[in-house]
Amino acid sequence: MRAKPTLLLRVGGFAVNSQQVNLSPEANLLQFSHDPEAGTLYAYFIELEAGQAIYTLEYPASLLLDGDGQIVGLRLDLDDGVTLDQLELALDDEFGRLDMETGFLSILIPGGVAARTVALEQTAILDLDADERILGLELALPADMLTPTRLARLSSAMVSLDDAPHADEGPVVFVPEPEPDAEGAETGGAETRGAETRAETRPQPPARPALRSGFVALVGKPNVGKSTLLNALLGQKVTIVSPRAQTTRVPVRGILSRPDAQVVFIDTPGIHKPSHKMGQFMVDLAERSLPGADVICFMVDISQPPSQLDRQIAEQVQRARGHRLLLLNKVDVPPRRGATYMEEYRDLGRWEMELAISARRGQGLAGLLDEIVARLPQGHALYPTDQVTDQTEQQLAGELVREKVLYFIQQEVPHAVAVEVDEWEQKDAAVYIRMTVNVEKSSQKGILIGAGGAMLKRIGSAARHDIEHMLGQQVFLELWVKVRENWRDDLSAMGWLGYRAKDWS
Ligand SMILES: Nc1nc2c(ncn2[C@@H]2O[C@H](COP(=O)(O)OP(=O)(O)OP(=O)(O)O)[C@@H](O)[C@H]2O)c(=O)[nH]1
Ligand SMILES: [Mg+2]
Repeated sequence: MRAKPTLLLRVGGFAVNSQQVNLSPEANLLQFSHDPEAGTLYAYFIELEAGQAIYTLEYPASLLLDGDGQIVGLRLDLDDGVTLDQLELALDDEFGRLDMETGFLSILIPGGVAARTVALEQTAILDLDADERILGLELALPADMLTPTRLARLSSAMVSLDDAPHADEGPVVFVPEPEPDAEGAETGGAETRGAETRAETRPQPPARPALRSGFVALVGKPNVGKSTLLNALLGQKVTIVSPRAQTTRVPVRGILSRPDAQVVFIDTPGIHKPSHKMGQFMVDLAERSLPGADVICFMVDISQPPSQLDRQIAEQVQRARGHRLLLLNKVDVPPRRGATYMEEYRDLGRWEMELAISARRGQGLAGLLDEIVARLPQGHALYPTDQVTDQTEQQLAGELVREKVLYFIQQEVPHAVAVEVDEWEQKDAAVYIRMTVNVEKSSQKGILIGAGGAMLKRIGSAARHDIEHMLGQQVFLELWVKVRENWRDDLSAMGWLGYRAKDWS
């Protein structure tokens, strides 16, 4: 049976058939605030208290503009991962409207009339409380949408930002206690001081900027935010991100070049207990990044206690030769019941430094980068300075299609998907792309296509939008769905689909 792209309806045990649903348990409020520096717009349905938001969800979003191009609201493209209960606060007669057929949730300021929508490149981050009610959301807006003119219609509902995060917060740096062998260090210190004094009196050679370069492995269990961090450090999307574990399948290099350094980051698949050959392949590739890395960033999710997997990966990292940094990510998530797991993570091994960061909000990243560069050897550029990744446009385009599958479809289906790029042809000012989306079973094919092809259309149009943004030109995207029985347990099928171990040796 094919899954319908509608939302779960659990209203008092009876089915709701209407196309448009409005629930208004009580009059809620709709408030906006914006952070021009971070390029963020917040919309909230209640008066927020610190620590109230505990969970997050992510969904594609668009802005709603009136005939004068002013923002009058927003639209979220939801799917059946959201229940009506969760939407209790958002569905208010005054501003919230859900279209059951499409899954579009429109939030409009009272009296606002939407004349057009502008799809946002980044997904909206929805904040949920302990009862899993959606309290509000955060949108990353392009600069041309954060002007006073665009925001004018929202001004009556705009409140000033108080405890919302600022991009320049952090970093929070934890340095380990000094080693007890202070004696040797003291002697060394005296010599160094002497050398420094002499150097001050000598004529200096002409300053030649020294370049530091090397490899930095981002490792950790799935879903801790490794790929989010890489994109944030580069300021550009080179690797896909999703709220589901095991998103990254092969190592992706992201190259950051600046006058004094070239850092080659390696985003690795999350290390996990594999249940098929594809999982084993992913874990092997992640582990192979360790021996050659100059710096290893072991990344954990500080909002959760350490798991057995964290312990096991920490042990592996301890055996590697590179400098070891512990990255405590997701500091923006308020800890549950005030619990803090910092000590427990710190105790998983010996770390040169611990840094608390938020990859999603960009907190602490400038400090992290400085610490990484300081640990790289002197050397030469390893890649041309204008290259940002080792991936081809074709590979990234295929990954963007897989990313949309991960967003729009639940459970096992996205993990059974492999995307092949069959055709890529530049014709005049547009690129024609044909891809095959492989799944393992015909039931998965049905889910992927959806009723009347609606799901595949949705995936295709979201992916096309991102690919156009990447290529800076018009794209025609054709998606075909094919069943390749159990390809994740078949090494030769994995090879045809581009998952060959020798390509990463
Ligand atoms: N709140 C919060 N969420 C984050 C942060 N960093 C990443 N995330 C979210 O965590 C989820 C997983 O992020 P990814 O970057 O795909 O995680 P990953 O470690 O690369 O996962 P795998 O590829 O599966 O190993 C996504 O929903 C991200 O938006 C952060 O600093 N704060
Ligand atoms: Mg990843």
